[in-house]
Amino acid sequence: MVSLNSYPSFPSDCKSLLSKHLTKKVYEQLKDKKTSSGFTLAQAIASGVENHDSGIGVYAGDIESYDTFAALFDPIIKEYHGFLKSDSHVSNLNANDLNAPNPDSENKYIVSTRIRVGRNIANLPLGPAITKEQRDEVEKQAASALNSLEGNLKGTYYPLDGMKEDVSEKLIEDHFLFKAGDRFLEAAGLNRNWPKARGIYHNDEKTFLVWVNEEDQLRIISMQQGGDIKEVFQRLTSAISKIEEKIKFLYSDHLGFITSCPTNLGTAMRASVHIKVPYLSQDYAHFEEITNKHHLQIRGINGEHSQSVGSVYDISNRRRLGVTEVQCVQDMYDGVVELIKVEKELALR
Ligand code: ADP
Ligand code: DAR
Repeated sequence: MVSLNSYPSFPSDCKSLLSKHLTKKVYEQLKDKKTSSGFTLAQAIASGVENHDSGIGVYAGDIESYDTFAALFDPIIKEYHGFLKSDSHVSNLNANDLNAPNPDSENKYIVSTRIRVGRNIANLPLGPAITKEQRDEVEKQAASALNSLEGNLKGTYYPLDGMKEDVSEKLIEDHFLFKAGDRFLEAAGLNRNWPKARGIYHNDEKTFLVWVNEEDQLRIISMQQGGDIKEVFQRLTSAISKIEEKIKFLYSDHLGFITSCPTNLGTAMRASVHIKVPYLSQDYAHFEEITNKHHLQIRGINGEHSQSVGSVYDISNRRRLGVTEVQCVQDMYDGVVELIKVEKELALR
């Protein structure tokens, strides 16, 4: 059990939003508070207290955490998302509103496209505070809803518990499956009872996948080779509406879809391409100038905290809260169009 007997100290080079916004005043105000699922400030900040290289450093244990610990979460949400207590989130999952003809029909630049959302089940705690029995219930509800999918979404649910290591390693290598939880998730209590009640659903073509009980209770993922971003989004939105016929998700008018990490609140969407930019990546300042202009994030190709390989980068929307799902994908699309344009120009020099 995470305990906190005194105000935590952070090294002077710690840049986490936790270290910036957990003032002594906020600590004294929150240190003895608990949510109705018993979730404490100590648990909410454990990841950032143990991992000083965190960017954020906090995780919510339930929807109530965002109210109970508002004195800490609100300034973090304001700084990360530019979103105020008085703001309301609006969702738009209508793929017809996306203007995105394939920007790389000759498949010269975009290796693959992936769009994911995080979802958590209503009336249950989030991963950091969930009990083993509740997590088992999540897996039961998710597997039942997923195994009822038909048509191009039809597939099979594979529990991680009992999965042969070579099978899981191959799924991870193919970018289909999550790695065993990292140290940030470990410290947040998200890896408890691993690999119990964790698993992956995928359709036969492996273009539609759902991770169960990783950082969020569901990560609903549409992905395919190449750059037909609109087709990936259309598959995702139709799958979400099918799953919502069976499962009610945690949502609030203020924060949108509720997630354990505040960076994913709102749309809980990350729309990414793996894109080859050998010329542009040699001028990283120019590369970042374009991604910043379109509110995009640059990641390596093996997930968060990984490196680029062979001039291939993971480019995705940074905004998630206070923008709609269509805008998240439009941000990524518009940025990718400019990245390809500049890469072409540099290749001709
Ligand atoms: P998330 O996107 O779920 O927040 P990560 O950034 O860790 O988490 O990515 C999860 C997995 O998805 C990693 O294996 C990563 O390589 C893979 N991935 C992300 N974007 C793409 C993409 N556009 N094409 C192929 N694989 C991708
Ligand atoms: N390691 C945490 C994660 C922040 C955002 N990424 C998520 N939620 N996967 C940090 O505070 O850096």
